[in-house]
Amino acid sequence: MITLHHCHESRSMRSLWLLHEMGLDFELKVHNFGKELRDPSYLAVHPLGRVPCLVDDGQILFETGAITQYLCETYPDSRLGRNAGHPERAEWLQWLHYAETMAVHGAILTQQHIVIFEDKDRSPLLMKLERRRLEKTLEVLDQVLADRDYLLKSGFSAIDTNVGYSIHIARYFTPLNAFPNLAVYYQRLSERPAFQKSLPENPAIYQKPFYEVPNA
Ligand SMILES: N[C@@H](CCC(=O)N[C@@H](CS)C(=O)NCC(=O)O)C(=O)O
Repeated sequence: MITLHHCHESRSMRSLWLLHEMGLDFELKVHNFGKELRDPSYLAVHPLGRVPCLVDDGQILFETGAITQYLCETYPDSRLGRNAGHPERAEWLQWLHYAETMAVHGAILTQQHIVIFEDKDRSPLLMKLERRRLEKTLEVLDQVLADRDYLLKSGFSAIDTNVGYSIHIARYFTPLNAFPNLAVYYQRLSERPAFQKSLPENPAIYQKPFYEVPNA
């Protein structure tokens, strides 16, 4: 039995989306940010009190990249992984970890714009810097996507869920229309039923469609 610990609109959306894409049966435990993740009962599962965390028949696993790889290797019927020896293996691994590079920029921007409440505690300089660093990651993807529908030429794979989530968050901080191939790719991903199933009914974190840098 698979259990996924999840917070809406957070990095665990990647694992939720992937589980839906794979068509696996699983139990979803949705947590609120804050105290709930620091409860001893949850810290016994994930010692940092973060999400995602996957439990599969007693095997506990955290870190999204590891969860993605584990699911693809343990349940290969979905064909969403690229195992060792596959010609696209290196690319698959690269984009899997690239997704987390992107996600960290998104997390810092989310913290700066939304989680930090008082203007005096926010840093417009950090917001601009992180937005620019995020945009560089989007530029690279935009070039790669010029000749393909998904990140791998062979078609949709698990890495599109990981990178797709980071683009989903990036669009709150930088307009995607500056990256035409990427914008079409995001549109394609967002039409997938599994993507839509992994969204909450009501926004949990992002209450506005776009967050401008103050005094930019
Ligand atoms: N590198 C980890 C990051 C996990 C992470 O930091 N998740 C955030 C949500 S985006 C979290 O659980 N934050 C809750 C907290 O720090 O209290 C992964 O890829 O799974």
